Amino acid sequence: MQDAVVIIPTYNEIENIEAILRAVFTLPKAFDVLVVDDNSPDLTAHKVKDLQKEFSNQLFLEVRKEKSGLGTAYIHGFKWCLNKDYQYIFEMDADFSHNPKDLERLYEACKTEGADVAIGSRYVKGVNVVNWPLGRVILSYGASIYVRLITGMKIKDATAGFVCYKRQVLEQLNLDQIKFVGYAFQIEMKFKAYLKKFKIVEVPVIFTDRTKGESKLSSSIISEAIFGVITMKFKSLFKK
Ligand SMILES: Nc1nc2c(ncn2[C@@H]2O[C@H](COP(=O)(O)OP(=O)(O)OP(=O)(O)O)[C@@H](O)[C@H]2O)c(=O)[nH]1
Ligand SMILES: [Mg+2]
Repeated sequence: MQDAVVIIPTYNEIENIEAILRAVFTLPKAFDVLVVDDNSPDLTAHKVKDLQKEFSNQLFLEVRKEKSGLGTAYIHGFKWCLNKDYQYIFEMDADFSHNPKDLERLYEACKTEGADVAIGSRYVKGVNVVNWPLGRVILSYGASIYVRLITGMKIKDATAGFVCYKRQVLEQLNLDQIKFVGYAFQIEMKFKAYLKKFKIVEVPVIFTDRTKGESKLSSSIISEAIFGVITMKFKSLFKK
């Protein structure tokens, strides 16, 4: 078992899953991987099972009954990881939007540079997004400004889904109280870590739009974020 594990949630990622797993397993630093699949109709989980023969002690799989959202997939994954001895627990997409080579920089930020949470951030300096249509860039960048204004967090990329958490952070957040499922889940995790005064560091990364498979972004995910952020801030004011 390694000290670090990467959780990859998947829904219909048959075109990406093998390549992303191989990309992680060929990094100089060894990472374990946990795939949390929601019974993808394209049989992503079958592919993972095949690959488990090759990567038997490094690759783990949890299959849930049906598509239940990214947020709950991560909560499921976090709990699984906390039951083991992992010290560094990562979030990463399956679609190569996050470059697996950046995992090591996030790891170093937590392991040697004192971060409790390291975020692979698109907006540290300008906007480092490749191939996203303008509408998507505006939505995401706009969301990051909106979150900063409402919550007061100094984080530039609050919706980022490329993150390394030190074990203690996940142990101290009440995972059963994390409510949101879409982008808002990412904001909520960072906000709760910020309220607990954990050290959050942004590591600049370049984010590339997926070239294979389909996006799961929906208007309900967007409205959850817009209204959810206000509700979340409001509640935090009364909890002090
Ligand atoms: N287990 C699980 N994984 C999901 C679910 N929704 C999305 N994912 C995975 O979460 C990651 C991010 O989802 P994406 O569809 O790439 O969402 P996005 O990055 O906002 O959208 P695009 O980059 O535009 O495709 C991918 O690995 C998806 O397969 C879900 O309901 N359950
Ligand atoms: Mg994506």
